[in-house]
Amino acid sequence: MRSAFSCGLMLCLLAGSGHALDAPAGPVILTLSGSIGVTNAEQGALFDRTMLEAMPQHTTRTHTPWHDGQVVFTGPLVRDVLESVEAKGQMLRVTALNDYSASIPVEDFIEYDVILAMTLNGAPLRVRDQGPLFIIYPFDDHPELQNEKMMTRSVWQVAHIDVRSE
Ligand SMILES: Nc1nc2c(c(=O)[nH]1)N[C@H]1C(S)=C(S)[C@@H](COP(=O)(O)O)O[C@H]1N2
Ligand SMILES: [Mo]
Repeated sequence: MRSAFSCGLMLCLLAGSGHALDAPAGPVILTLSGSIGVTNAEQGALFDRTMLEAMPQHTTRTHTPWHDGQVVFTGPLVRDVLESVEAKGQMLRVTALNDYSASIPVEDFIEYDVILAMTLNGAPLRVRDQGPLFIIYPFDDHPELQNEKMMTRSVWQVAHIDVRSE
């Protein structure tokens, strides 16, 4: 009885103090740093492909300036990724493999179902297809997103997200 109770209490404390994040087993494709409450390495929270695939996958059907016709993307919602590391800031600095970077208000990810796309028309996004991770806004569902400002926030080849207070 006593050990069952203390085990229950420990689970409770773990739940209260945050999610645990396993260390990545495969190649790291995403690093989160900055204002986050959950880490699995000195650099911050590291994710391999399998870890991102284990999160609920969202489907976005949309046109984009970079593809012909309507295309289908899947991947985790950015807000779920942020929640999984207990992100606390207001702004993200998103950096790509080519060192392009953009500042994006966290509000975007609360207001819209923005995904970190991992597949395009059912196939994994390769680096040559602007993968492995591409920030995709639901442009077709929200005409107000179809502007240059949101295009600059549509970072492809995402590698690193730094969570900041501003
Ligand atoms: N990784 C990466 N993402 C990026 C960019 C970039 O250079 N590298 N350019 C951004 C900008 S400024 C715009 S307007 C859009 C469209 O870029 P394009 O006109 O080169 O297609 O993609 C955004 N995402
Ligand atoms: Mo741009």
